[in-house]
Amino acid sequence: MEYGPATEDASAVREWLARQGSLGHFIDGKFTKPAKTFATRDPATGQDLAQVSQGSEEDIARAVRAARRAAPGWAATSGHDRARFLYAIARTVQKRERFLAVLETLDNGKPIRESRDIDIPLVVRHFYHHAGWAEIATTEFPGHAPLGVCGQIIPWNFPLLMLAWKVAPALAAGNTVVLKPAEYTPLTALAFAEICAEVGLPPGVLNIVTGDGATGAALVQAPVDKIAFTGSTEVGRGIARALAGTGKRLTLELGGKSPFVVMADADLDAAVEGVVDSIWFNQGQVCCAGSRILVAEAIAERFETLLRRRMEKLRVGPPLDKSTDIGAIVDPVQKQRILEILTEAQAAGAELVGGQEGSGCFIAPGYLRRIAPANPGMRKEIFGPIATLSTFRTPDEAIELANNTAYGLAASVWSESATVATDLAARIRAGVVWINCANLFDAAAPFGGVRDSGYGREGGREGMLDYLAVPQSRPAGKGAAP
Ligand code: TXE
Repeated sequence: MEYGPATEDASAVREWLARQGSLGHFIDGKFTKPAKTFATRDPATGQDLAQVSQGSEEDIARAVRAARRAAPGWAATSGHDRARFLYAIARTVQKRERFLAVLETLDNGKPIRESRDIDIPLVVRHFYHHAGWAEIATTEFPGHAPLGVCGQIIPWNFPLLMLAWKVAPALAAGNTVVLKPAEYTPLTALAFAEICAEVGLPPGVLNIVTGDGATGAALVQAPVDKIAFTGSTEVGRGIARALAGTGKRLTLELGGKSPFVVMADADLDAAVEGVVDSIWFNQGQVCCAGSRILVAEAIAERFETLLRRRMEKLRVGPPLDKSTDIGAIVDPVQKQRILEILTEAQAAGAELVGGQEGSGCFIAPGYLRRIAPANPGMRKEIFGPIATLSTFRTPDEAIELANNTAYGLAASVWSESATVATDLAARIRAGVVWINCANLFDAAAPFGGVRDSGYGREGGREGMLDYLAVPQSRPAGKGAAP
């Protein structure tokens, strides 16, 4: 693989993809010759974009061996030198951001405005931030050691960003990596591998094996020291079972059904924009999407009028069009899953506003109203551009409804009173609670869930600790035990 054109001209990126032919894995610093392949598609048009390799157990074994060989050298590389690599990666992603944004939008279906202004800049930020951690890791975490070889399995909703969340801290902490991208969206990971080769990252430090769930399962079984997984709760549970008793470290970032709580004193226009950022961002395919809107009864009617008006202004359309708000769902299988939950929800008595099915992979934004707490639409992660809308009378009832879920990834609280907002935030069981905002991410802030949303953190100090082994004995010169 070689770089594509530095352009937002999608036809040039498509032609470039066609010239690549089949794409191999990236193992030990080189792209392999593809054997068995599968097509990755543009969900907006249904057209094949490229053939990528279906990783076998043997491919995984080779990648893990390469990562194992590279591990001692990378762990012994000074923090300063590791920082230089991470910095060079960040800078090169930044130089290639237009190409990467188009590639992401083609493969995933997300609006180009989002991949260009959100996904890729956050990837860059993540590598710059972790260059800083690499530099100070030995002084900040005295006596800690890298874990060794980390297997990483990522989903398709933020393909390159999820790669960055996993690869940047792993490399900063001195680990080597075998990463498996999601089968729907492998292209930016392969383009990223090329960037690593260009900046001279030593062979074997980062390996990418493309493939499906079977390839992921082979990585879980392989002799790695840690698995980091982001994806469905069901697959995450299976991985936890498979690793039980093996001594391998595991972090899981799973699904969510996050509450979006609007108090009676909230700035309603701002809260409506918050819903747009929350459930209508990335077609609602966001693990921390504010998918359960809970509104104080006193303002519910006004809020719904504003919400509906705003929703009707959202433009569903071709992802590459810069004025598109809602692009394509990643794959027909995912679209079908969304529609099935909507059918179940309506059969159980909920009323759907908007949410019309378009042709191909498109679904209009919508919400389910008059929905009972036990309705499947209220309990299942829809993972599409459809929220639920229900009301509460008192703050206690808001908390009860907010916590009435098996998940605990995120929450968003809207109130003009800092006391009310912080009091509510403290009582909601979730890894992240945003106040008067939603879906804000920063590389310095740890992200992760509780309960069925998983465990472990990505980002910041806590994220680094998930890629380090604690010292076996007290580092020299550190006084007596407390
Ligand atoms: O997820 P999977 P899917 C949720 C969301 C969505 C549902 C299904 O509700 O509707 O999951 O999505 C790899 N061993 N989320 O089917 O299967 C797979 O190849 C090891 C929430 O796409 O979990 C891919 O790389 N790996 C979520 C990754 O796991 C396996 C984001 C995720 O795929 C595997 C995505 C196995 N047995 C979906 N089976 C979030 N938390 O953001 C599959 N994989």
